[in-house]
Amino acid sequence: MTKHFLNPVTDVKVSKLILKHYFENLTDALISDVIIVGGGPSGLTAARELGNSGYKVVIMERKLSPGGGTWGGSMSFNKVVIQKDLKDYLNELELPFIEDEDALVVDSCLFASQLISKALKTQNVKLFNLMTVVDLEYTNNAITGVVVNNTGIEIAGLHVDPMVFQTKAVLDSTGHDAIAANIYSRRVQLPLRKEHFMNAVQGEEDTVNNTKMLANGLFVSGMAANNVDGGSRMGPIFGGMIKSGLKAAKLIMEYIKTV
Ligand code: 48H
Repeated sequence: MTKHFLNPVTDVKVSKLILKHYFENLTDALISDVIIVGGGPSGLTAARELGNSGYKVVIMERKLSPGGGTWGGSMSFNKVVIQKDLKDYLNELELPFIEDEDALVVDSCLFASQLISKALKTQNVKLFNLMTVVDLEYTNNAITGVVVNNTGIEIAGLHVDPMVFQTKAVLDSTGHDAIAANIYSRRVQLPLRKEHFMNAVQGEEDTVNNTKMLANGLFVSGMAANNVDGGSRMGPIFGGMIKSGLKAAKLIMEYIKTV
C-alpha cells in the first residue's frame, strides 16, 4: 500500500501532545494581567488591543465556540451591520465589507472568525473554551481573580469544586448575562439597572458610554455594560461592541499602571 505520511503520529502521541501543551497554557494562565470573561465581540476586541500592547491576557469562554452573538447575524440571516466610522478598523482587521446606505455590511461568520483569529494571533492572548466563570476572587478591596469551572461539569450540575485564576483586572464581557457584574452586585448589594428597550442609535452610544470600571479591578464592556447601567439594546449592529472593547482595554491599561 502507498504510504501518504512520512511522519505518522501514533494515538498516544496525539493525546500526549494535547495534554502537554494544553496544561502548559492553563498553568501559565493561573496568573495574568487581565482575564476577559466571555469571548464575544467586545471581549475579543479588548483582548487584541491588550495583547498587542504587551499585556498577558486570558479569555475564559463558556461555550465551545467563541464569538458570542456575532455568528448568527440577525434572525439567523448571516450579515451584521457596522457604522462607517469603523471603516479603518475593519480594514485593520482585514475584514471585507460592502458599503451601502451610509453603513457597512459584513458577513457575520467572517466577522466572528476574524475577531477570534486577530485576538489569538497576538501571542499574549490565550483562550480557554468550555470554561464557565462562576465567581470572583476579592482581595484588599479589589477584584483579583475569577473562579472557574468546566462548562460540562456546570451543565451536568455535578458537585465538583472550581479553580481560581488570579489577575490584575477582570473584564466582564458576557453580554446580556453580565455574569461577573451580577455576582459583584449580589455580593455587595449594588442593584444593576438592566438593559432598556431596543433603539440602535441610542444603544450604540450607551454601550460605549457605559463601558467602565464597576469596582476596583472589575470592568464591564458591551451588552454587559448596558445591563449594569440601563442602556438600550441595539440589535445586530456591532460598531458599539468594537468601540466598547477598545475603551475597556484603555481603561484597564490605565488601572493596571496604578496597582
Ligand atoms: C465564561 C461566558 C459566561 C461565563 C457568558 O453576548 P456576547 O456576544 O457579548 P458582547 O457584549 O461582546 O456582544 C453583544 C452582542 O453579541 C449582542 O448580543 C448584541 C449586539 N445584542 C443586541 C441585542 O439587541 O440583543 O458574548 C458574550 C460571551 C459569549 O460567548 C458567552 O458564551 C460568554 O460571553 N459567557 N463565558 N463564563 N459565566 N457567560
